[in-house]
Amino acid sequence: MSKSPSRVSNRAVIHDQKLVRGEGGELHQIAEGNAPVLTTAQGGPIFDDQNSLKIGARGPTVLEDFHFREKIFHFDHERIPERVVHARGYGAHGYFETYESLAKYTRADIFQRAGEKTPAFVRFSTVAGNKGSADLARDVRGFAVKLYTQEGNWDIVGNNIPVFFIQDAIKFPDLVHSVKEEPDRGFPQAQSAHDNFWDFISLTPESMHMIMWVMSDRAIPRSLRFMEGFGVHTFRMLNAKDESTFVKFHWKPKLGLQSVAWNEAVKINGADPDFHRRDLWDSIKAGAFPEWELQLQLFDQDFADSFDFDVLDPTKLIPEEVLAPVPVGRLVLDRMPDNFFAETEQVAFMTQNVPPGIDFSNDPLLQGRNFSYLDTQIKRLGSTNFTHIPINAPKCPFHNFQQDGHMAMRNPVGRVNYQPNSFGEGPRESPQRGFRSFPEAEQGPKQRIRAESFADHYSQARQFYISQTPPEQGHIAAALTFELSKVQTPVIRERMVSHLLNIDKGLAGKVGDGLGLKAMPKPADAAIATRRDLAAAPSLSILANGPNRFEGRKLGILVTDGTDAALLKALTGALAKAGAVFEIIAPKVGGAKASDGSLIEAQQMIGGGPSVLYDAVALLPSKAAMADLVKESTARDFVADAFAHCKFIGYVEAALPLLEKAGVADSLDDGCVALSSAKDVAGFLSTLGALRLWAREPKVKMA
Ligand code: HDD
Repeated sequence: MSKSPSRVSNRAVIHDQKLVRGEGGELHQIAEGNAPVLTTAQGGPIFDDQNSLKIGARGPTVLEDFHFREKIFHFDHERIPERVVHARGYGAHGYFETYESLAKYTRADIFQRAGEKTPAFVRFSTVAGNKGSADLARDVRGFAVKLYTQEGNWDIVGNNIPVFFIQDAIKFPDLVHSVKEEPDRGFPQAQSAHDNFWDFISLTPESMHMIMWVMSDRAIPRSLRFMEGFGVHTFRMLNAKDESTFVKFHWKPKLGLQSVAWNEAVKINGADPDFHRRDLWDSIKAGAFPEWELQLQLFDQDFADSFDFDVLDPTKLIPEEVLAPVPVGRLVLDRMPDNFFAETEQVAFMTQNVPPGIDFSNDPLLQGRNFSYLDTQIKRLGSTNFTHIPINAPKCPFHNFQQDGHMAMRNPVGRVNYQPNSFGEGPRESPQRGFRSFPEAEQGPKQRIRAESFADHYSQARQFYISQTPPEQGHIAAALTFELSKVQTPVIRERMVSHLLNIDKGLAGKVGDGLGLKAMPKPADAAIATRRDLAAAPSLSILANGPNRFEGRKLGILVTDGTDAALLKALTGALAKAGAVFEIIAPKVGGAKASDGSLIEAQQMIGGGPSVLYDAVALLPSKAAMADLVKESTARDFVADAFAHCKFIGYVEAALPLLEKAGVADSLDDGCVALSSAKDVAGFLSTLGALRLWAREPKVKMA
């Protein structure tokens, strides 16, 4: 036999570990201090985790190596099926705080006591893409909230858009098939810009209102923290006397709404596919806890009957101008999960999880969802016992006679596992506290039918469009043009334009022109003609409701050796005061030497921190560094993109050659703020509150 080889020869050097010689003179690497001994899943201590068991140094691995087999077996089974929709998501823990008692409307325990805090877990998601897809897809965002109330878990499984594509759950598989990868080719990933999606949509007029939202900036949010959330459906609240009030749920972000430009989204996906996750992680870890206010639209049957649309139709909304939402509490996210898989991946949301005092309406989409969500958890989590996983378990006392099954963790003790029983053991139902449904009287023939009251597909689509500011309207037209330009079948493009004619002629004209249609099609046949008298509802616009402050936003500061130390200090100090954050971008990630000789620590090198990652930028290079900087294409892109994406740009005079190289020196506008000295910082900060200079857009983009 050859000389015994050293077991450490193939190991990386790990400085906090040390080598000790075993009884036979062989070397072992062991952790210093009190590190626990590595064991198998059965608890057996492990001798060597770097080398499989072999016959001789260069011989075959033996089947007897139970440690190797167990390790690889477990690894092979690490993945569970991803969610069929909303696969890519990111969650956080927090709490919901009730403002005032809502006993008048509901007996739900969570709404009885002012100031009460209820633990919460929220998962945000995109819908179409796979688990590993990029965050900035043009897509609806899921906004699923689990409230661990004292009377059971309540899941509000909503989106960041208050309406939906379809009116009946039976169409959901078709909708989802159409938007996902085309089945023969397996692409495109996380994109609606392809034939199948637009074919389905153009043949489904009920989707037109939702399409207006999905083509708007709502579908490319800047941050999960800057999005609204909606329960979408009309639900019911029931008070102690079983009196019903209809309710719609709205989550309003305290930091206001904000989206990015489409060209920016495309570039963010390359620069940082985890942009939204990183943003939420960084904010919560830094103690800047995002917050949403829960607002309710509450109404009765008479009010519902006053509309010519149906409140059971999930493609419709009640504008806030018609029915003001009432603030009832706030949701704060203040803790990231300890383990992504255990919590964010395994959390199971289900629309049917409602506590006593909350009830469903007959919305046919909601009724179908109430089946789908339980069913899907068995597939994903593999056992009826998925409520035994801590993230899904209620945090209130709970008792039942459910038992056994795969991976049962909560096993009853004692003899009696049924009721009624003669032994006085075990839980019993409670007519007082238990969930009671609203005793709605129903009758009619059994039939597959859509109510006439669901037939108007264009009026609210139009209302949404006319409620947008001109830049937002431009973004909708550009988004439709982009998406349909990826559709290879001309008849589908034309069919979409024929629907747009029923929404707004100007919009249809812009899209038709953008697509290069030779002639405009005829408007699509409509069961009900578009109502043109619905007033614009400014509450539906993002830009009309801007936060007017830079709080929670991020400035990218480009520095070089020789950057003015006083100016930098004034700027970063002012940002901290405004509740904003910054990142330093330098030619080298090792940092730069400021004018006073101090080291400016950098978080990014220029190529790693393109301006698309920031809400606004400041260019603080020194004159001496300019000769090299203007040669650097990533520095030129940094400036050119910031300008093209209508961002505010603060700059020192020394940066002018870079602005020139980026092709923007002749176009400097109100969004470009000269920073001659620390005195200019306050003005720059207040300018940043507008978030973008959309007035620049016509100059940087073809109409
Ligand atoms: Fe759904 C997941 C939101 C219609 C079937 N849905 C899912 C998630 C959100 C929504 C946020 C992710 C939850 C999480 O983070 O785990 N879905 C909606 C909204 C809808 C909607 C707002 C319309 C108003 N969904 C809908 C219909 C069906 C489904 C009509 C089926 C008939 N949805 C599912 C599902 C998913 C899901 C297949 C996939 C993973 C999961 O449930 O847990 O059951």
